[in-house]
Amino acid sequence: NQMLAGRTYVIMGVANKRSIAWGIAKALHDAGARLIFTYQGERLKKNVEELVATLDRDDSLLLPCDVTKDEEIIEAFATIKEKVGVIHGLAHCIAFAKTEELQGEFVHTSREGYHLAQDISAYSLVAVSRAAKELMTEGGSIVTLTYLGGERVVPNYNVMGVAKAALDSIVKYLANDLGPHNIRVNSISAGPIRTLAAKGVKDFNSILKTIEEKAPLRRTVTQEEVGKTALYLLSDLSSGVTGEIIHVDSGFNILG
Ligand code: 0WD
Repeated sequence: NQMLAGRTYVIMGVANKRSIAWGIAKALHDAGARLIFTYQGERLKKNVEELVATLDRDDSLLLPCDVTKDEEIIEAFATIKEKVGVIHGLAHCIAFAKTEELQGEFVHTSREGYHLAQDISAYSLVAVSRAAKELMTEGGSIVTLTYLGGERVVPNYNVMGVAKAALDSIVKYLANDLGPHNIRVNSISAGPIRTLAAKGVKDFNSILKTIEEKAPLRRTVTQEEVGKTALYLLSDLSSGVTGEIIHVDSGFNILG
C-alpha cells in the first residue's frame, strides 16, 4: 500500500530503535512517504544515521534540531524548504523532564524543572508547528504524543503530566488556528512502552504490569501500533479529524 507516495513528512524525536518516532517512521516509510528526520544533537546523529540506513529507500534527509533553540528550528525548516519545498505532515515525538522530578511528590517540582519540562515537551510543538505551517502549502497534518498522566494523576509522572496537560490544550488551540489552512493537529495518547524516555519514570515496570493485568486488551501496546495510528492521522484517512486525542493504550483509559 503506497498511500503516501509522493508525500514528505518530518519525524522529530528518533533517539534509538525503541523510540516511538521510529515506529512512526517505519509505518510512513512502508506507505511510500519520503522522510525527513530531525535529531536533538550530535549525540544522536550516528544512531539516526544507522537506523535510516536500514530503510530500503534512501530518499531521507537528516537534520539537527534542538527544540530549545529557536534558531535551530528556523534553520532546520529553512533547510527543508530549500531541499524539499513542500511537506505534508510532521510527527512531534519529543519530551524531557529531569529524572529526579519523575519520582516522589509533585509538590517538590522546582521552578527550573517545571520550565524545562514545559519548554521541551509542550511549547516546542507551538514553535515547530509555526515553522512547519509555512511548508504545508498543500495542507497538512501534525501529530504529537501525549500520555494519560496529563488527564489524571499517574504516580511519579508528576511534572511531565502537567506538561502533557498543556500539550493536550496546545493541540486544540493549534487545531483551531491552522484549520483554515487545511492543516490538522492531533495527538496520540500512547500506553506505556519501554523506551529511553520511559526509563526516567520511577517504577515504570509496575506501570507496564498494571496494563497487562487490567487493560481491556490485557497487554501493552507496541511502537508499531502507535505507528499505524500515526499513519491514519497523517494520511487522508483522517481528513475530517482535528484537535483530537486518540488513545492507543489497550483501552486502559476507559477504566475508572
Ligand atoms: O511509554 C512511553 N514511552 C510513552 C511515551 C507513552 C506516552 C507518550 N510518550 C511520548 C513521550 O512523552 C514523548 O513525547 O512519546 C514521545 C516519544 O518518546 P519515546 O519514544 O518514549 O522516548 P525516546 O525514544 O527517548 O524519545 C524522546 C526523545 C529524546 O530522547 P532522549 O531519551 O535522548 O531524551 O525526545 C528528544 C530526544 O531525541 N528530545 C529532544 N529533541 C529535540 N530537542 C529534545 C530537545 N531539546 N529533548 C528530548
